[in-house]
Amino acid sequence: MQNKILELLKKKQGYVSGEEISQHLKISRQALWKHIQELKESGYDITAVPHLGYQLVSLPDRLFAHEITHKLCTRFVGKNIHYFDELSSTMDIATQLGMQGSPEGTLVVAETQSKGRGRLGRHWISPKYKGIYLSIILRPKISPTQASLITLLSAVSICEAVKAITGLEANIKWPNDILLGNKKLGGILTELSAEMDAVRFVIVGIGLNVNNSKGSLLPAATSFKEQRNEPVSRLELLQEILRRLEANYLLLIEGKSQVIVDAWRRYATTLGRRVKIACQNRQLEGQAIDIDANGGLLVRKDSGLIEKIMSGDVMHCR
Ligand code: BT5
Repeated sequence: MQNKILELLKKKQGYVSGEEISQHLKISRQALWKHIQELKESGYDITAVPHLGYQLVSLPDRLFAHEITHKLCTRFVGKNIHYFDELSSTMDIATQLGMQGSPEGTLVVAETQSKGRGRLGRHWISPKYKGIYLSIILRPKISPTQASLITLLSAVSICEAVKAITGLEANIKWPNDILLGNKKLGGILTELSAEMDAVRFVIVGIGLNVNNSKGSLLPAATSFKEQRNEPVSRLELLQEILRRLEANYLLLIEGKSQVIVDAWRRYATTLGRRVKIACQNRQLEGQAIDIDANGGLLVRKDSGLIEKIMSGDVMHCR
């Protein structure tokens, strides 16, 4: 009911009389008043003026499911949303939902995570109401060797959304870092549930620093707030990421992964640079020359030999 009341208030923009809302939704004036009080308690700024009615002044800075779906206009990404004020990790819940058969595009979003994680079990710092922490279930018909393409298309989608919403140029550091300048704005974690040669489902986890103040960030990290000195709407950014992610994912499943790889190259800061890579208990140094069709990084070592790396931690040397 509260969502319906919000829909009406959003549609009208000015004042809507209590009588009109009550009649439209077939509820008593008293019930309406109670719902309005509850909305106010959730952070909606709603003014009530005798003889005029109710007006929605501003939304709370929350990633409520009904706010995400409002004007989202996607086909499947974000159609089914699980919202949490606090959670251990969106990855854990999304994996459980994936195993229980939740549909493709299911979104798990949290305002904070106590056990947010990066690759190899590293911690992801997730301060409350400051960032975006989400996981999406995808069910692509690809082989496990192509799973890196999901990380690639997610990175491209984030850069596109950042540009559209903030005008800023984010970059990608292979394989999963989103940078603003030389600092880490966000990261992507892609986890697979796979059989021998088929993917059952993929969970894409995205963590982005949005309105974190400068002092609260790791030295190598940044946020939009730090860069622009003003807050960015987490909701609008999240919605745009979902739209772009769906569009790029559709390219992948239509067999047009080349378009994604080309877009990735445009945002990549790793290519053409000298890199040091820590991968599987060894170090490797050389020139990052390209990525291959499955998202592997091609590195030309000083010996001239070209190696393909599928995962690792990259340090840009110069
Ligand atoms: C990543 O791992 O960059 C992937 C992070 C994915 C986080 C999302 S949040 C929603 C979803 N649910 C989860 O539980 N996880 C995903 P990696 O490349 O391993 O980088 C991890 C490293 O980034 C850490 O060891 C820190 O050095 C650094 N780090 C941690 N929190 C950070 C933050 N908020 N901003 C920038 N850097 C951070």
